[in-house]
Amino acid sequence: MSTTAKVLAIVLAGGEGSRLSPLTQERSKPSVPFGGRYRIVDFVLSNFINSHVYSIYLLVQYKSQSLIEHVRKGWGLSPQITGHFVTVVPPQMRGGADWFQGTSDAVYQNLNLIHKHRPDLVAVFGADHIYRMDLRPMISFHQKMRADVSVASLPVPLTEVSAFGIIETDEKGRISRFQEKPETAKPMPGNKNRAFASMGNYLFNRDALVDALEEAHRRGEKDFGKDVIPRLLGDKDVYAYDFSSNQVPGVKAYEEHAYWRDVGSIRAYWHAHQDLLGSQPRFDLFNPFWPIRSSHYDGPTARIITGRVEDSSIGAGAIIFGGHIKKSIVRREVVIEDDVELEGCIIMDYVMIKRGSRLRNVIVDRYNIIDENTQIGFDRKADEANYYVDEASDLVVVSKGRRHLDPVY
Ligand code: ADQ
Ligand code: ADP
Repeated sequence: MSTTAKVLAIVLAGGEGSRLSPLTQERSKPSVPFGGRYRIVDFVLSNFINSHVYSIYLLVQYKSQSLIEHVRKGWGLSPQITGHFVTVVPPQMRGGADWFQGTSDAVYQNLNLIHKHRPDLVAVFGADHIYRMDLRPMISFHQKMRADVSVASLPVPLTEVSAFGIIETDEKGRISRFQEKPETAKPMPGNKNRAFASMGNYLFNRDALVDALEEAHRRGEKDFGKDVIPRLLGDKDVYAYDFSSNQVPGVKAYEEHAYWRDVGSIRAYWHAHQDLLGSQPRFDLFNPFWPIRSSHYDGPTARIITGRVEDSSIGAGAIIFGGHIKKSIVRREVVIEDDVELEGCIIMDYVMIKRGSRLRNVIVDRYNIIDENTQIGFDRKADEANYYVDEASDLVVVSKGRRHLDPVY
């Protein structure tokens, strides 16, 4: 097989994301806004496009309206070029009365797409992560090892193994053991604090995938991590592709090497936002050599009338009338009135914060109005009575509001 292998991408974008609630109360996890202008799904889609993989199916399920709208607005590829598409695929109950029962079942129910395209390789990737990855070195590795399946992998702290598929390999990288979300795990060779974990991104030879999914269906198995990958180890060549060797162009020396975050919890989501800030961010979104694309926006740039903005990112169309904004991400068309203080906040699109309000370590979801002189993030009891408080991090979340977008200013 040559490096010009035909690759079909299947993005698993149906996840419920219950641990990110209430941000996922009305939308799936891949559709949760991220950074000053993105949705989480934009990272995996940008990685494919930047790696010259242009045939992409996005399998959606839970609360998919928001994601469908976002893809329609931002991800229409050239319709004139055959094979260039990002197509949303909802459950169609092709295999029976049920919608997707799990990740491998989602792909099984869409085997017709694989038969139609006849790719050499199928890249089955999750949609839940913040990272940059060039798929091409993974394809070269897969071909060099003559693998049937390659699993993108990286070291994670031993304290977090219960959130991941944990991998053991031989010295060439062939996987000898795969345990989905074990309670504990042995450290990896050469690092006593970490174990090698699956990123939930898989590259399959087409026939290996088709055979594995048909077998899983016969056995009533539904999930890549729990069922398909562990079962394949016996009779197929399943390799771990070491993500820490993956280099995309334009990454600065000060950035964290091979940055990758599962933003599955409120705490992880907030920390990943802090990683975007500072004069030398851990993850610098400015990289013209590996752009993260998103939906278009026709509005103007942000306007700052007066006040102080420190180490923050301000989205397009925002108006800041005054106050003090520190270590915060403020998204599109946010209106901030005089005397507002924000610290460690994520303010999503179309929010208005009225004068005199103070918010500390708060995530405000879209379409909210924060009334004059509101204080959030200072009094746990009051916050619990009015908003969602995340136990693990003490962060406060103001759930999506119902503000109507009448032009106010
Ligand atoms: P999790 O992320 O916990 O573990 P899962 O919840 O199944 O696995 O989500 C994987 C991806 O599939 C996500 O992008 C999600 O949105 C999507 N998804 C989930 N259910 C779906 C469905 N029914 N239809 C369509 N899409 C669906 C996985 C692996 C672990 C690995 C971690 C890395 O199982 O082995 O370590 O990812 O984060
Ligand atoms: P999400 O917040 O995940 O994008 P939306 O409900 O905003 O979910 O997405 C669906 C569409 O509904 C969007 O195109 C958005 O413009 C529109 N929408 C939702 N709520 C409002 C609102 N309060 N005012 C105006 N438009 C809205």
